[in-house]
Amino acid sequence: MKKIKFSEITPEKIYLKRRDFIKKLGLSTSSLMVGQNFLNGAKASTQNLELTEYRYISTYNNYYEFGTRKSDPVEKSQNFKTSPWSLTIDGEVKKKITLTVDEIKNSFPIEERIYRLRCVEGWSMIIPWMGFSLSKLLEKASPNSKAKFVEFTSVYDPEQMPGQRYPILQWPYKEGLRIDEAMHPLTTMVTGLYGKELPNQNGAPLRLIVPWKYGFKSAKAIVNIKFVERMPTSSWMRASPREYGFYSNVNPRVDHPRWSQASERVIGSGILSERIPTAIFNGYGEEVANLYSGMDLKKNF
Ligand SMILES: Nc1nc2c(c(=O)[nH]1)N[C@H]1C(S)=C(S)[C@@H](COP(=O)(O)O)O[C@H]1N2
Ligand SMILES: [Mo]
Repeated sequence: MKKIKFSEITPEKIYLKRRDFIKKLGLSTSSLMVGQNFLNGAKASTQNLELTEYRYISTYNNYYEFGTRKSDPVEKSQNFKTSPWSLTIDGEVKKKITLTVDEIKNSFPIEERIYRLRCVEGWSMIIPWMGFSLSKLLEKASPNSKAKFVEFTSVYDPEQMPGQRYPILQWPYKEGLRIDEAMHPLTTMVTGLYGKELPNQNGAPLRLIVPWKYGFKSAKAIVNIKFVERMPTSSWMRASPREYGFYSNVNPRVDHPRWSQASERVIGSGILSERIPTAIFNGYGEEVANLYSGMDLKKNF
């Protein structure tokens, strides 16, 4: 049992002060990040390492269970009940397990991890998430030898989630990873951001972050993780297989059929939001490119 100590987290005010300080010195914020518990993540993207302000992270969201406008999640999720909540890990496992959020939070040290989130729509934010490697949790269920993929299922609750009353996507929201992607240390189970509880609109109480893939791979409000033998069909693949493949690695050389993926708009960077070139694997190539050696990433988009 290890609980996060107050001294281990940095309140937003201090972040913002440090950021102003760094700005004044004309330094890159990467120098401020390396002291934190973060896994090299942001270093690979050398451009624009400034943290996105909390007000943008918590008001400009994609969470179709609450509606398709960017403002819907913050406006419609405030009364969403995130407790009691439990997560079941089952399928091809030796030991099916169900844990409450508190059990999960008390089982693993919660670290700060600063990762860029790149939405397939062409915008990005740099977010100080709080969480731990998903692998730690998956190991508890000990997958058997048939397990090749992992399927994530978000909560289904149309009474509380107005978007689920419409067939925008097939509900509940489902996503998937290959088992080695799921076990990669960068793949993070998120419980908070900016040292605070995770806001409902960002996927409380438990959401995934897969830093090298487009944002939609990172399911919110997860209730089930299933080890499976066959590649799962995600909600986005089902909705539009031509546009959304299983892998969905951030790749500036593979355009979305309706728009280029070569660059991204950095949310919150001035009135016009600066555009920067998008990096392969969202800047995390050093850590993850080896997962795809020998694969044609244009075919396996
Ligand atoms: N359950 C669920 N998870 C989801 C989504 C969603 O609509 N429902 N949207 C995805 C998309 S498209 C993105 S870009 C990110 C946005 O995360 P954020 O709002 O925390 O920035 O969440 C992803 N996870
Ligand atoms: Mo997205």
